[in-house]
Amino acid sequence: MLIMVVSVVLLTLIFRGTNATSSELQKTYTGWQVLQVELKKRPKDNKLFEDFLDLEKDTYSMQLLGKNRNRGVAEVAVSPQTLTDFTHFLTINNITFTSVVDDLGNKIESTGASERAEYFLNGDVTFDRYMNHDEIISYLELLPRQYPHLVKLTVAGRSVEGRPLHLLTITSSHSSTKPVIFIDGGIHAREWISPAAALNVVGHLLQTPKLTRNLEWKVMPLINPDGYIYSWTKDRLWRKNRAWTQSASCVGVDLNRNFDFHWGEAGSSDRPCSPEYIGSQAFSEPETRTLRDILLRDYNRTQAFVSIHSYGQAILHPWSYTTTATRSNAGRLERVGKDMVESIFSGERVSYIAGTFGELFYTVSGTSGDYAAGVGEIPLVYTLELRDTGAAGFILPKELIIPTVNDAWLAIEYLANHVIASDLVASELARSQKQQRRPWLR
Ligand code: 0X9
Ligand code: ZN
Repeated sequence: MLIMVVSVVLLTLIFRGTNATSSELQKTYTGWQVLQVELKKRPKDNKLFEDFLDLEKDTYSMQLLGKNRNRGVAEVAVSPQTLTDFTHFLTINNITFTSVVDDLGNKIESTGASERAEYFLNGDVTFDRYMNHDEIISYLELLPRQYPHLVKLTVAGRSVEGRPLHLLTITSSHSSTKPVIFIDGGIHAREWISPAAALNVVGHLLQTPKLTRNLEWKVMPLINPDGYIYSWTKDRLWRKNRAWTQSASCVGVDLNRNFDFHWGEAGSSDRPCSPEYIGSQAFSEPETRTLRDILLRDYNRTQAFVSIHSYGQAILHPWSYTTTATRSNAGRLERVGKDMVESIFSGERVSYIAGTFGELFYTVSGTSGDYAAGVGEIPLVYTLELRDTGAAGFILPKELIIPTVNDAWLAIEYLANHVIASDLVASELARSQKQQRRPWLR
């Protein structure tokens, strides 16, 4: 009897689940345009534009894709129904704009869908095209079998829809004193280049003994699997996870607004329909709780934390929630950030900028990076905003995957060597202090 009841309940759940997704139409973005809009120098001069956007963005007829204070532009995707109103608004307010994509639907179709179903990479990895969720998982699952002495794969938690949240621990010979570098990828569903970049780092680490001998790496390449799948199948520009909210018609929490450090302050929204929805409380989401728990487990020996995003070509360090406070080690953060930018330029001949997210872009709060710095007290915290600067945005063509994931590798390789060198200096110092106290140890 119990079995019958359980199976009826299960079947109903499964049926409801599949029904709910299959009845949703795919959002095609046919006829949508992407406009690049001028931003004024003084933030208050952008108030009109921001109010307009604020009113419209929750209605899903417009979406802010990126805003770059440094370059003085913002990219906005606009539906055909809103286009006339919006351009009229810009014109009467003397705000200049250009159209950078004239049919977003076409662009999405030509850079994604055609490659998707050709073949399934079973356990293999490629950077010639984007890998779908199942391909990423099958690659991750094979790694510990191929590199048993280097790679440990664990399921650190489950997403809202019950998918595994994988954690890779990569090191040769485990030791509880090695410095840790933590990397998160795929927080934002539509930034497909992010999990790809994390996987490319993993591939390099497996071939670079120095970096696994001296360091322990913790990599969560796809922290938002539900959103990633939704972005592949239903809405290419989906950003959040897939949690139910208090609003019957709006789904999803922005995981990078859900961390408990200045949660709910500037640059975030308490409206469930907003793409930057903070969630019902800090750490309301299983994805952010899982990341937090892994991060805090070894926080005292974690030297660096890197969150991989796109786009903007920037290497950012805390704080993101404010432009007024500076972190105590801001000098070092800035120096290392600039060196990473240089390392990318010498390898790929492409320009990135370094600074705090607040200065260069806009203020946002409740991010994984600010949490890692503010609560985890991790010394070196960076957010990588990979290519490009807005022409392709999230719909980065597949020809740019290899060079772009290489940008991330060049930056992270530099950072890793910096951590190793600083660790050496620190342990030399500790040894010589010990020797001064106990000269017979010499
Ligand atoms: O707004 C965000 O969450 C990130 N930009 S994105 O365009 N990829 O959405 C930036 C977050 C920056 N801050 C930290 N993680 N510290
Ligand atoms: Zn992002």
